[in-house]
Amino acid sequence: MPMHHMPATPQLDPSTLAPFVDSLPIPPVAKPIGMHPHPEQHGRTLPHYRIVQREVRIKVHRDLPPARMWVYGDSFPGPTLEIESGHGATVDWVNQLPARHFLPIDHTLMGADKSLPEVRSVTHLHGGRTPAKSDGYPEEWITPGQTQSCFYPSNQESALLFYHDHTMGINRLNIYAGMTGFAIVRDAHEASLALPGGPYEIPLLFADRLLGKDGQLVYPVAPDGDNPWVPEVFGNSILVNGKLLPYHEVEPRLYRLRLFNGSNGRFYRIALEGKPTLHVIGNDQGLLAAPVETKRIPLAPAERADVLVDFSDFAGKNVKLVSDSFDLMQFRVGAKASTPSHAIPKTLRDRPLPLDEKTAIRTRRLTLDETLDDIQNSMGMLLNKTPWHAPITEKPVLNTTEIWELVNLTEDSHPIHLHLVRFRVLDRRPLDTYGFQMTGEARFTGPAMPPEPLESGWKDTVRTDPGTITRILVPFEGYAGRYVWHCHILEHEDNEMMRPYEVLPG
Ligand SMILES: [Cu+2]
Repeated sequence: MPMHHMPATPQLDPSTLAPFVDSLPIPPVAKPIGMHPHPEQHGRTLPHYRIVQREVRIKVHRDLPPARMWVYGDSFPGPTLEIESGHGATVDWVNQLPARHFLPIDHTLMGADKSLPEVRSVTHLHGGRTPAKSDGYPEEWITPGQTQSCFYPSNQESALLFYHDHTMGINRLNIYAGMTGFAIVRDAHEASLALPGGPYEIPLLFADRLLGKDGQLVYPVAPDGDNPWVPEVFGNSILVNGKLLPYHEVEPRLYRLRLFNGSNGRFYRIALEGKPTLHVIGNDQGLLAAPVETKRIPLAPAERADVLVDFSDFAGKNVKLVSDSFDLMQFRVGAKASTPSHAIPKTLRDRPLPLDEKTAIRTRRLTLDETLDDIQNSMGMLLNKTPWHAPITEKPVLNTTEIWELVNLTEDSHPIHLHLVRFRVLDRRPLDTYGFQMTGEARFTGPAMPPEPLESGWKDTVRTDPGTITRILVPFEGYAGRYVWHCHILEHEDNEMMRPYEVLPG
């Protein structure tokens, strides 16, 4: 039951701005500052990065004054980390942010107490198979002047990951301010497919923001000044790589688009104008078994899609990238390609992806709950009716597989993300939620639906729909230690729709 809260600042009407006048920014590839000794192996060295978090001013549109943002490096999205699978990297995340926050902190939220420093950051590599001490636990934040040193072994398959702030109680504000960037894991198998690369591979971050008439970011607040948290934020402007309605010049050939929904709470359905066929080759955690043809790609917050698009049918024309009725950006397709095009591979993996329920040694049923006040406004959401600080209840054993049944008892879709692991979506099945709350028994009201073909690969974030049990098959691989799982609608995550879990040594 989200209420709509209007901010006091006069809002921009984006339709008054000229569309497609700014070129699409492509974030710079991060450059290592050197090769450092491997933290766990003598005699090996790793690329070492130093990435600074700072306040900058960035123009989101030609005709708007620069907006104040907090970013990694000096761009939004921040510099792209290119990581070689199995080789990894070390990163020093350096907090050089100002002493005061410029967005409205709700000090009544868990982990955002008035007694704590206002400006805090902790960086998490989303989708990374990362040791717990480098994973960016939400309470292990640093303050301006401090550095968080992380080791990313990246023993995992090629995939589009992203890094972002994960600070307890304020991560929705830090990310809204701009604290996110791409991280791309590459491996030899992907290289063998000869997919479009270099200028023919384009990372695209979609992130909506509420812009004021002055071009500044506005974060909406609830009417109660002491409790400004709002359950959802929907911007009036959808930024693509930080620009409002940018254009990008392409050649009439095959391109690889790496799509990432980096919004706080908005869901997209991405398509090209005229609905030409899109060839989806991967999602959150890497390649599908074979390309899936579709005309529209749904993306919940934190979901990614790896897509091949053939612009040769649009030679000499402009074509818009859209989400339902929203324009996102424009591709200007040249008349001639400068290099021969690539082919779309017929298969992407040598072996089928495993999906055997019998490999699971246990099943956990976990609820998604919404708490309402007496006039039915949302107070917050919880996982399994359990607040953040309650003792850890989910303790899977390293190198075992479990089924997690996510029972969504709320009226919204929630994208659920587990740190450390990758998983397969088994199915979604509607249930009588009222009956479930009365008796604890699941009475199904329809058949189990298999995942959509686009969801058929390895995932790290799954959309759970209202009144539905979503089942995922999760091999707990990589490392023992304490991690988190949470809703990736950032307003929910910040209001305790997040729980720790612990992988026990096998
Ligand atoms: Cu949620």
